[in-house]
Amino acid sequence: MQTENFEPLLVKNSGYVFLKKVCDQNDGTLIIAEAQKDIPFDLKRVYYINNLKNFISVRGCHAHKTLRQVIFCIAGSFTLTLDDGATRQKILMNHDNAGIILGQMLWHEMSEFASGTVLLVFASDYYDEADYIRNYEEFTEICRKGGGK
Ligand code: T46
Repeated sequence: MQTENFEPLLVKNSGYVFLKKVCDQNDGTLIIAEAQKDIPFDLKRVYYINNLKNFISVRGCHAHKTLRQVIFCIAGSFTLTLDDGATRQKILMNHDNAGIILGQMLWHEMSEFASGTVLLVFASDYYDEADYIRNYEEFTEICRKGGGK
């Protein structure tokens, strides 16, 4: 994979994860993710999101205090907006084996979904609503006070 063709990530607490892809011509492709090797943590949870309504659906719109995740677009495409409280960046997600690390205190929004898009997320911990910051003003205030590292 030509990883140098991917736009640099300008926000803090992020990065790319490129998974090994085995192409079997007429028999499709096989993509592999190994915890602690490709995914930079032990997995406690995996979830996927589908049935999105093209340009109507918007998901995310929050940050996590401690949770670490890696998000993939395994079918279709969408726009991932990242915001670390100082820098905001939009990334087109359209490679099935290129994921983005959603680190701690990184506001993220997912939108502009192509028809048939499927998102896959690996998470470092179990679901805990107390770990979410769902208010953008609260998020920027915590960042301003140095909570975003
Ligand atoms: C994230 C982005 C990328 C659960 O009960 N357990 C779970 O594991 C998850 C992920 C969600 N939920 C419940 C909580 C809400 O009542 O499902 C409902 C929808 O969750 P939310 O509005 O947070 O969904 P998204 O797509 O906005 O965000 C999800 C993850 O929640 C979040 O951690 O970073 O995907």
